[in-house]
Amino acid sequence: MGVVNVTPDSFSDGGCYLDTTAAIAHALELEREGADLLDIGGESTRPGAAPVPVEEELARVMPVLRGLAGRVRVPLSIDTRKPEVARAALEAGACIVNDVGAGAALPEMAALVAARGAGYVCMHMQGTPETMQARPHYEDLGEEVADFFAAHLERLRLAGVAAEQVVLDVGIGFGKTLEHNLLLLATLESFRRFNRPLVLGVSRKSFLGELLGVDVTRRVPGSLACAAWAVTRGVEVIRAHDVAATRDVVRTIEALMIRRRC
Ligand code: HH2
Repeated sequence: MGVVNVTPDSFSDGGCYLDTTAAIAHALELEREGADLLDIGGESTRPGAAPVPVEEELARVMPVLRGLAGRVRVPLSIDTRKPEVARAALEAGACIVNDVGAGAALPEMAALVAARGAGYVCMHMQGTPETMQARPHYEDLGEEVADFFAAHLERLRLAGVAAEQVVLDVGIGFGKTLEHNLLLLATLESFRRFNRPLVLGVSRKSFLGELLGVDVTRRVPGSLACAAWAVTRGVEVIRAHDVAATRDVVRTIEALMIRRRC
């Protein structure tokens, strides 16, 4: 899943693709590099990010989605917390809602996803982007994330969303300390119990900076290490900024895993 951030303030590439032409060119380049789907977002959800008004978010992502629809072979997903943005994006040709609001707007999001037969990324977050890193706390991290998935899968089912439409994401960095992130990565396999594909977003994230003592420009090796690890744990979708490198890592690990099973 290649990341296209149409934002001025994303933590790793803010301002690089705010211009529609630059964002479309970047998306096309990520497809050439081997992305199997493209995730278009118009609001940063980095810790402490201020919410973006719906009109502004629409103004950022819609020209990009319209420019890409029919021009790319891969599916488009919309990275948003807002049902209004998800609706407009689906109408413009996106087919997956990457709900980075962690279900805060679930009734509307679920109704929309059910009506359109769209895909839905069910991502865990504790708190909101404004507050999530203030003091993340869990009694039992693994069980609390699993309970979140179970509850949301049930709410989605009741709203008419088939299980096959849903993929799960533990939400690395969304209301988690370094230790929480590492524990979730170490136990990714436990979330296979829901029989749904898993998505993982670790790319260039700050926990790697904390772990390795490096700034955002030096987080690719750590991101690739996590991607390789995640593939061995059965994660199907890796959300990445550095698509060419991630693709090479994923393909190599897959080639080895297939032979190990023979
Ligand atoms: N992480 C980010 C945004 N969207 N979606 C899913 N499903 N999983 C993630 O881990 C995830 C996500 C944050 O990364 P990025 O888009 O690069 O930064 P920003 O929120 O600052 O735009």
